[in-house]
Amino acid sequence: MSHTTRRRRAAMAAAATLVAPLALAVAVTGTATSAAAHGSVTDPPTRNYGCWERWGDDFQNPGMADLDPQCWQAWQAEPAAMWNWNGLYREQVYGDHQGALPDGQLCSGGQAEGGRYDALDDPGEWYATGVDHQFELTLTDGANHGADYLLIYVSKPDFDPTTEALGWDDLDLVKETGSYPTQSPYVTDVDLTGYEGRAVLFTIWKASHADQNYYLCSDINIGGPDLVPGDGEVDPTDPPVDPTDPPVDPTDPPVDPTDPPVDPTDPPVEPGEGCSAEVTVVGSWSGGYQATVTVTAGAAAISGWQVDVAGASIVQAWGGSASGTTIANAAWNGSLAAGGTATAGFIGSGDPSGLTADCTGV
Ligand SMILES: [Cu+2]
Repeated sequence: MSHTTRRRRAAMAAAATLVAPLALAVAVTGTATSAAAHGSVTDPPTRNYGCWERWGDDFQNPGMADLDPQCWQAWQAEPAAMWNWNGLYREQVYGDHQGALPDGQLCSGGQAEGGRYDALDDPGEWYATGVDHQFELTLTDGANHGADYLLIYVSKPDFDPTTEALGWDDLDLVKETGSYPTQSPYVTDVDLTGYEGRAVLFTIWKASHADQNYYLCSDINIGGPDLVPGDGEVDPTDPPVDPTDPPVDPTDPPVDPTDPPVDPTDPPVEPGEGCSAEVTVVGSWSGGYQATVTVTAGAAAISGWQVDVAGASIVQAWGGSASGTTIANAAWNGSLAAGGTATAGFIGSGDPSGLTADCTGV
């Protein structure tokens, strides 16, 4: 990756530090609200939950391509697979999991939800969480559906997740649990004695409220440490990626050296013009959608902004912190020159029609 980009990120980080004291009061009120719907195996993390956990607040960091290439390809294919990490399920399966999921499509739930999770089937060097031979699996369910059962499989010793997509023949069933009451998390012990090294842990969660079945792939390293993609191959001269760095904003206008100098006879900029905002739905699915909020400063610079998206039920936000229907700037994108823009995004639940955005500058 380009060193120019890294330097630019460093410069932006420094700039963000300068505006931080003002913006911090807004930022610490909380990042994205936690997801309310459905769930996933959070320990050892599933492919998409792990990507969201490692990169969700730094998703525009181009370093992801080097440091976590499988997450990178998944982000490129469909960002909502990560933002909506808790929605990988199928309905009307009638207990026939093998009939519902063709070989090679187990990690996407048989290309569930219109293919939103297809990138999770991709073989490759997924980040693998180190586990002992005996460990506890945790499934976190924001909706408290309960469970009729969990079925837990591990891939056979001759299966290589870096080159093969998972099929039913690749799996050994190692655990079938009883039911769980409607109180998350659902935790069970797993015994993988006799297995060693990189493997896929495949969990089926049969939710209790409906014929709703979750198919969840977690990459693990049995009896070893976390397997970090490109282990030992990352250029040692690369600066480490700071997960607290602000993401690069691709909408930043480049500086145009041919810009005319400001005419001193121009009328002074009107103070207090505030900002305007637009909300654009970039994708939707049954029960939810992803939207982008674009903020444009008015005739004066602003040092922070807050957008009320009337009608939105915000599940997760990025590029800003959400509270109720309001998204406030993040620490790094609050300060805008006159006419400058910033973007934030969010996942909403329900129907996106009729959303409006109203901006207040600070
Ligand atoms: Cu649900």
